[in-house]
Amino acid sequence: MNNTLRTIVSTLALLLALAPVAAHDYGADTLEIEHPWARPTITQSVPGSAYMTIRNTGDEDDTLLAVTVPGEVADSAELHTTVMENGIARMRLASGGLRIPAGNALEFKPLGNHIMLIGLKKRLETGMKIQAALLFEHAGRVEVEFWVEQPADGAGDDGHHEHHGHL
Ligand SMILES: [Cu+2]
Repeated sequence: MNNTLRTIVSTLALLLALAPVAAHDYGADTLEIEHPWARPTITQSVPGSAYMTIRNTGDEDDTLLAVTVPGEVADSAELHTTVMENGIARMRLASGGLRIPAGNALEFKPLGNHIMLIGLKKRLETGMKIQAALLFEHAGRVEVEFWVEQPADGAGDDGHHEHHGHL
């Protein structure tokens, strides 16, 4: 290896080492879709749950109508919200979709809005990537990839939660 090449290689290695922890975003129309991810599951017999943040930088509301995932991942995907009833968190199917107000954001997160993956074909393991499509009223169909990973804050990843639900 000559010196120039050696310098290039070591520079590349340095750049790679300095790269921030990966995040991945998608844009469509006036929407910004930030880091779609899903929680690992301990078995395939529990539903999966997936999250992301969708920002609307436009001046017109949009609505997330549906999410689809390949049949080899799960039977179906549903949009769920979580409501508190007498101090107990319960999830509800968002049958009319979820609105993303103009200039605002729709956030999916544990114990809040989530995408429920029903009928998993195999358990969700850290490192898996799930191809999915989001269907918006105005922005149309947007392809994204959900990355299976532990929650960023490390909370609730002891597997205990998943015996009871996937909220
Ligand atoms: Cu749910």
